[in-house]
Amino acid sequence: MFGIFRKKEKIEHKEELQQDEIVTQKEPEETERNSFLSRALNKTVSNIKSIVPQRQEKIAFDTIEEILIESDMEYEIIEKAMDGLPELITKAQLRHRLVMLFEHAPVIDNANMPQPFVELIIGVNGAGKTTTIAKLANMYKKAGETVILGAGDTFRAAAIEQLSTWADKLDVPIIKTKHGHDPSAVAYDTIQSAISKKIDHAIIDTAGRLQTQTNLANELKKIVKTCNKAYEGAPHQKLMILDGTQGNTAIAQAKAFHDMVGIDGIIVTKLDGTAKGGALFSISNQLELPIFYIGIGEKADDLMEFSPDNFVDSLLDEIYT
Ligand SMILES: Nc1nc2c(ncn2[C@@H]2O[C@H](COP(=O)(O)OP(=O)(O)OP(=O)(O)O)[C@@H](O)[C@H]2O)c(=O)[nH]1
Ligand SMILES: [Mg+2]
Repeated sequence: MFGIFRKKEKIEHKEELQQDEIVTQKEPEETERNSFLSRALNKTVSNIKSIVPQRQEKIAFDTIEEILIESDMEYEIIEKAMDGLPELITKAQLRHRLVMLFEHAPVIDNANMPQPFVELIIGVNGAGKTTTIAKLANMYKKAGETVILGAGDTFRAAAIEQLSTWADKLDVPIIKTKHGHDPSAVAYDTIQSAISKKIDHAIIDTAGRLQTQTNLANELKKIVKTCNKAYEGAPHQKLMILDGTQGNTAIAQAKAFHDMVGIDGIIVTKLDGTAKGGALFSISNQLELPIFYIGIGEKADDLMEFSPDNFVDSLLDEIYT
């Protein structure tokens, strides 16, 4: 099972229906998921509730605008999302517009995924790359799949140690080398090992910073090329890890990495520690990339598949009746 792939949702034709405010019944499991998500988004939610303390049926245009600004959604995107909405806005109207901002989900056939499935984890220092690798490994293991890790951040000795500690804790194999050695060689060996042991997932860490940006770009390009040499088509996914506490400023970082190697999808970390949850709208919309997962804590289980519907509901349920 490859949980990261979701079918692009058909949202284009829903507007008329939703404007008539058809009330959809939520499954109990979904309700539970939403309340878990709103607890994780606690800081963003309480920020929003400070503007609308009582749930309402309709909320004024200006108030909604203020809420979205406060949650760190970019003004340009707010304007785009709210264009043409009436003076008093219903939940259905706003929900539809906000969900539309995440329309970049990929369509992938789950039945024919390559094995091993190779993921390359990219992002600036401290974004949460290593922790997210542990979370992904944990999730795959729990789904009954096998995982191998590659300690491709050879720039810092501590980075190799940190990933090794996680590998021990999660009881998954790891390929590592000495500090300062070639990260491409680590990527190659990780994939080779995954192939020979028939492992389902190979997840490869990378450095977030080198002496210069050019070095970093060259190194990442070389790793990508080497993955393809080890196994044609790899890496199957280049995942960008973004620190959610950075809000919109993370977009510029992501663009730089996207220009270097081309990113397939995003994981936003540390959403538990920020009131800037609204930045997810701008991140996905500006980069035109899907958000696959969100990180909501430091533990191995603190990773959630990202669903635009659930995310928007978790925010709007707090202010609308
Ligand atoms: N609260 C919270 N903390 C997180 C989350 N993800 C990562 N962290 C913390 O953020 C810090 C940095 O995480 P790392 O995984 O080491 O980040 P990195 O990108 O690998 O950093 P470098 O290897 O230094 O480039 C650690 O203290 C993590 O525990 C999250 O979702 N929530
Ligand atoms: Mg790291």
